[in-house]
Amino acid sequence: MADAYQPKPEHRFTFGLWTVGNPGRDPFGEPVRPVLSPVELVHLLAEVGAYGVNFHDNDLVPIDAAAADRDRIVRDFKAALADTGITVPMATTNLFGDPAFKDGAFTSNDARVRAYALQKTMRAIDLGVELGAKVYVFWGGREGVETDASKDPLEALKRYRDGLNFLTHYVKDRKYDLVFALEAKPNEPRHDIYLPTTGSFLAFIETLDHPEMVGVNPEVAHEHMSGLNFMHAIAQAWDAKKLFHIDLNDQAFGRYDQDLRFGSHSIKSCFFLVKFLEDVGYAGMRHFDSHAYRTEDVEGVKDFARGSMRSYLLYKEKARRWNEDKEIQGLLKELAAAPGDGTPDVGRYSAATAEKLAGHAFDRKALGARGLKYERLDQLTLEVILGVR
Ligand code: GCO
Ligand code: MN
Ligand code: MN
Repeated sequence: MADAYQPKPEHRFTFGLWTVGNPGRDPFGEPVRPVLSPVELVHLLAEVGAYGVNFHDNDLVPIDAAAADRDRIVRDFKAALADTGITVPMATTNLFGDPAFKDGAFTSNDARVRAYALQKTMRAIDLGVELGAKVYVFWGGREGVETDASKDPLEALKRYRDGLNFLTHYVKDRKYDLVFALEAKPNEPRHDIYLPTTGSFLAFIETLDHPEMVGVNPEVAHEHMSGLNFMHAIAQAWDAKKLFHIDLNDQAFGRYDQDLRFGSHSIKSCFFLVKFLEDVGYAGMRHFDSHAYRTEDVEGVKDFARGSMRSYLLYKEKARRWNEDKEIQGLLKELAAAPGDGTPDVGRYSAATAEKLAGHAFDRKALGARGLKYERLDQLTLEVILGVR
């Protein structure tokens, strides 16, 4: 498949150890694939052409590993990275798997659990930095409730804020070159997870001690689970200069958390997402947070990984065509054209502009009667995506 859609390091495609390493366990069935070691997964990622690998502390070092085991595991992992050229751009903490976190980590009602979550994250940050991570992701999978009788949401927000503040101070004290990226999800595994959307986190970040070192890590599936337009969330994060990382996958609205291969389901949305990222020049990682269907063996996992990257590049090529399509650009130009009928040009406020505007007579009926040609525009878009333009 030597064509224009081959992944290259400059595309910044990354996968988590937990994504290509997902053995296919689900709530109804046992694993269907062998559990590959971190070293094997690094080699698999190199084989398919990825740029980087990300991990939770316990994807690499089991939660109950002895110190000597930890050192051996990290040494072997580093050797695999050096052998393959695979990088570690991002790291994160597993604050959801262990029973200790069944009622949350930073927002737990138990002060001992909150303190343990901080200690675990400090150690995981040290490990991530040791391996080269520049972005640290926080996904609060258990930071929520089944019943609002159990927790005061204001207290939970305060605890969440205190926890993140503690850790930004820790990073600064250690002089690490690291930023935080907060990842929202509305539910699953909790009935309700606090700060359920990217927009919620964007507002929350401004209440932290060091907002400048905290951004977001939006995920396609998570905004779709909320019934939202993912690209709009990304645009808001970009506008706020907070798009520090992105989790790419796919998800049908109204379903359980599917983690589908990127671009495989919501074709039009994924097209506009990639077009947005490429048009604005997003320079961060394109991280695929998803996994292969449960029907697949290890070869199928490679098909899944290759397909994720290839689809991104296909959408990127379609975006280029869309941007260069004369008819599409002509329609957009027409829409943006200045009216040329004496309508005052309202940019920034000035008393003079306001006065001019106050006195202008608008032809309201004509404004409402104008056809906007969005049907044509959308059809042309679809034809670009479907490959007939
Ligand atoms: C999920 C989340 C996780 C996080 C990961 C990194 O739905 O389970 O997307 O995969 O992204 O824990 O923090
Ligand atoms: Mn997810
Ligand atoms: Mn994710």
